[in-house]
Amino acid sequence: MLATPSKGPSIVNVPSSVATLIIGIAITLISLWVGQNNGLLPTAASVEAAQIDNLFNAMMAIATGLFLLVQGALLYSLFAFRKKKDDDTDAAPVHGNVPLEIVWTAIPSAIVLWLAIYSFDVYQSVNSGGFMGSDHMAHAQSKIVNVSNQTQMADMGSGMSNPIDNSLVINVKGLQYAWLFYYDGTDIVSGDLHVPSGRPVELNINAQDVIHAFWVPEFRLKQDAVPGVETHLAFTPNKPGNYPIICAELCGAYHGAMKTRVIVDTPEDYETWYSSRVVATTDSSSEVAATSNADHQMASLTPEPDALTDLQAENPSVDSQQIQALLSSAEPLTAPNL
Ligand SMILES: [Cu+2]
Repeated sequence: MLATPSKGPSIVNVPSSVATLIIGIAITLISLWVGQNNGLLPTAASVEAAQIDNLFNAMMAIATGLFLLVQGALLYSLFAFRKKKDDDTDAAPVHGNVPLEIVWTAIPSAIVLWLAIYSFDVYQSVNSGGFMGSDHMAHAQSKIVNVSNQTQMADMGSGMSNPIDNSLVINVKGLQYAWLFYYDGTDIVSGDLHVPSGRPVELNINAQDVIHAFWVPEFRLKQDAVPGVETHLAFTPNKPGNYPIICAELCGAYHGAMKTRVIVDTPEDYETWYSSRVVATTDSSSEVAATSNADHQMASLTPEPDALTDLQAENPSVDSQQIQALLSSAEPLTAPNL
């Protein structure tokens, strides 16, 4: 009854006709077009973003091709092999097809292998723009030891050597529910991240309470902020503008409100901002710079009741005092943010 064994390509009609060729070319062209024109990613504002986007677009093209192939075959089969009226006979017994199975195993394997190599290459390339790689890992290890041996934040204000010449080092602290940015080697503390366009930036990321995640979609970068462990990000912003910084790790009831901005300035604007902050810091040095302990530092700041309103209104001059007001105010956040 089931005596007919697989006969290979004769059972499944392996594509050879002109129509199949045209469909194949059409699917390929559509896939390539969708890969380049999907419009799913936001503005690219860092040097590293281009490589991530190329990888994403390649995956998008492959996914589109597979989608069209599988769904197209499904739709075609629904109509082409529809049961004829009054046809109650059994379908032909099909037992497999070794060449076909080899092909549909080998092609996805090759695609997955290529994607794995390509994405690892991008990962290494993006991180080597900063200070990852083996040297960085050693650096990170030593920092972890440092952090465990000392008071976590006491170390953050001290001048650290820059792994890259000319890079701007900023120590980032995530806490429920805000980000604070400590400019290395200065007393500047900010609730917004100001960086100059075209200059490499290195972030040393830490968390005060629970795990957060520092995410800037426009930079295509995300990194966990873990209490007691310093993590790192390196990037070179290259497009002036304001971009959101989002906490990407569910960190508590007001996680959804844990947002701030990165402001990519032109080098001139950055110098202006930097100078103004240096002056401001010097003016209030008795209050802010008296201690290197960030917790004491924050406790000494005076809350302002309308700070959250300012934050929500995207006031460009949100600073650490306002952030502190946000943190110390009893009911600063409203439900719509959740
Ligand atoms: Cu968070």
